[in-house]
Amino acid sequence: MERTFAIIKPDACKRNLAGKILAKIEEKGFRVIAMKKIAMTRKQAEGFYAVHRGKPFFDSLADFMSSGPCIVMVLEKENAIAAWRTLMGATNPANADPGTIRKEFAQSVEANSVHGSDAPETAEYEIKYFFSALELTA
Ligand code: 3AN
Repeated sequence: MERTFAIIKPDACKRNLAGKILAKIEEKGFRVIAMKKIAMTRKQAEGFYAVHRGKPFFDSLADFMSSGPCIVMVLEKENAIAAWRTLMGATNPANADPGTIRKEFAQSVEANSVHGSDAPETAEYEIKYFFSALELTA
């Protein structure tokens, strides 16, 4: 079993899509280990996306991720990291496959509705950024 970190981003929360996205996650057999709704400050969003600091889209991305509440989650399944990225679809919704969350819901490359860790090391960093050990026992 593997764990990954997921976010239902502000654009999706604003449009009341959390339930529909969660249904897809459960249909695919992920177990939700932890989940909470939070509103990131600009500084917290910058820290989360620290790997992208210096990129042209960094400021706009940090603004967007702190523009409203989002839902952070830890998901568990065999090969959860790859399986969640497959269900999310390509970063740019224009390139996302049919049946993916981004194809169905994303509005743009930035407002692309969901986030998922891209490797075991990033999953570990991202889970620890938002959840304490006590919150990961379910
Ligand atoms: P993914 O979320 O698919 O792993 P990353 O990690 O390359 O994609 O990018 C992190 C986030 O940064 C994306 N989810 C998207 O919101 C934003 N982003 C990435 N590339 C661009 C871009 N070229 N223009 C605007 N925003 C971008």
